[in-house]
Amino acid sequence: MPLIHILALLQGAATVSTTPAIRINQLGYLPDAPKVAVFCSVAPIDIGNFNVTDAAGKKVLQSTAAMAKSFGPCVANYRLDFSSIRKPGEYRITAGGVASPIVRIRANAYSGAADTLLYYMREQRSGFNPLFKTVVHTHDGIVVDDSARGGKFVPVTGGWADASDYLQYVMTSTNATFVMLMAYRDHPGSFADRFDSRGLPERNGEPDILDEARHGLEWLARMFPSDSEMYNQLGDDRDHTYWDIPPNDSADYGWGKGKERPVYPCTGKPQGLFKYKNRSNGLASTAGKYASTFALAATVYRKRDPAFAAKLHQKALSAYAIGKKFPGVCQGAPGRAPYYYEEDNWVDDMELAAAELYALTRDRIYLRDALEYASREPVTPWMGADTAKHYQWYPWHNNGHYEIWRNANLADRKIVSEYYRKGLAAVVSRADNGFRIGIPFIWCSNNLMASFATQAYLYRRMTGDNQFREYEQAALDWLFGTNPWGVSMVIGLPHDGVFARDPHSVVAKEMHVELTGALLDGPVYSSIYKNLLGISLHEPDEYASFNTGFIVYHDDVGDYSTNEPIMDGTANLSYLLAAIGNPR
Ligand SMILES: [Ca+2]
Ligand SMILES: [Ca+2]
Repeated sequence: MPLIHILALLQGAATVSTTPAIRINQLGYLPDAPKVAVFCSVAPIDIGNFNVTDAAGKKVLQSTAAMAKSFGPCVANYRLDFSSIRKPGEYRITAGGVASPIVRIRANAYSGAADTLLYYMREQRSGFNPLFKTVVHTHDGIVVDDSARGGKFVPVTGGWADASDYLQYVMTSTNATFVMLMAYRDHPGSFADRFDSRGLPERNGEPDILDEARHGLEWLARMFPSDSEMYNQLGDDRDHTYWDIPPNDSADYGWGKGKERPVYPCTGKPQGLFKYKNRSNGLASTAGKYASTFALAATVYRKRDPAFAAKLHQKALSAYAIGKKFPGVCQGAPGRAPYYYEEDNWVDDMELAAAELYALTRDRIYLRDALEYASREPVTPWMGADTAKHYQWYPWHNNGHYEIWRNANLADRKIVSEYYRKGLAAVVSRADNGFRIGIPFIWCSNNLMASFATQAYLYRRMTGDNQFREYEQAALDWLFGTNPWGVSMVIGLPHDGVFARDPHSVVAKEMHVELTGALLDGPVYSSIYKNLLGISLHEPDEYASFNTGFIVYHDDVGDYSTNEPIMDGTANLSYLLAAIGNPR
């Protein structure tokens, strides 16, 4: 038995218990931020007060534990508010006979955190991959599902594997690239230069976030080579037949093991080569994402690389025109299984595209378009809902409202700020539990959590209104450990914290790589977990005592629903971590 298995079994045996726990944000708290730990007990218990001691063991606060509504496994749920402590240092909280892990209060608690995410992005690279130190997926790819062009080879090596499989989507890769560019534009001071453009550990004079964004842009430019060719997806779920690392990927799409992968264009019609079809009915969801990403990149690279910027500027205009001409969605293409990205909204994507084109060109037609699209979907529809289809409303928050706001007059600024407020209020109306969490626990719940926090942050910056501050912090805290399991949902953040040791990843499993910086999918409704195909735990569940409620999380390689790292979710978190990692 490999060492990793023995360790996991020992950990599992040692930690299953019904002892209450105090859950905290393990990465730490900014001195002026709201600071609330959550006491969780799977059995009823009355705890009264809680105490906070400093590093010397001196009591610095005694206060009343605020009883809250039960949540998931936490039958007894208390909020322990220690916001009054602002002095940087290390503390410990005790309540109900148990102690918290070390609580950190630091002005630089998030410094470098956004850069840490990039370790995972580099590991996910197709084309030259710095982990394997070789070029992976060199034969991409052959056009399928297109009567005019089927069978044609198009050179589209590059980009990122979407998750622990090796499929690649324009839908998620554009959003990942966009958010990284936006994070750099707004918070350049949060990013360092330690790696080169190939992702190798040598500085190259460029911030690493731009090295990563450019890796995405180069691939996206190949996936949209001309006005008549807009590609959307590389590979399909036949990828899942083998459990190989990328350099030895055996996937066989009919051209031999490890050979060409299929490239799906946007056709405006339902797609799927086998039994299952998606509901594609247009091009605008993909065209809008290309346009917004290329337009923002053209702005960012205007001085750094004028030729590259000019090329992307032109592609942004072309993609936007295609989106106007072919409204509707271009969804992920299913293969053998019924799971695919079922994006149903496209006006959000065209809004963001129009907002970026206005920023780039100052042509007021784009601003008018942006506001019109925004009015058609003011609130991202999962906000306030119990459930949604897989990636039905994507991106999970609409950066378009903020991008309009940056360049709009006072009246229009009020309109788009109000759109954000409505979405936040809808989530908050469901958040009357001890964790102050109001998102639906569908697949990839961590992405919803990160997006809720990001939207709340943007709203606060846009308006100065702090009414959602507590909930913004609660979502951030959740991602770094203030959740029923006490697990940071980002691998290796912080490195001395509790995080996934057994993610659903062949690279992690076979190569004993930590996958530092990866954001996991996150907890799901137990009803979803029970109904997924081919899912089972490979080892005893070390979090079994906290998996008794309506949501579950498993640190197990077998759980592809809660413990799989995800590329676009990781990139999506970069904005928020950059923003709070470099407080102004
Ligand atoms: Ca660099
Ligand atoms: Ca959309």
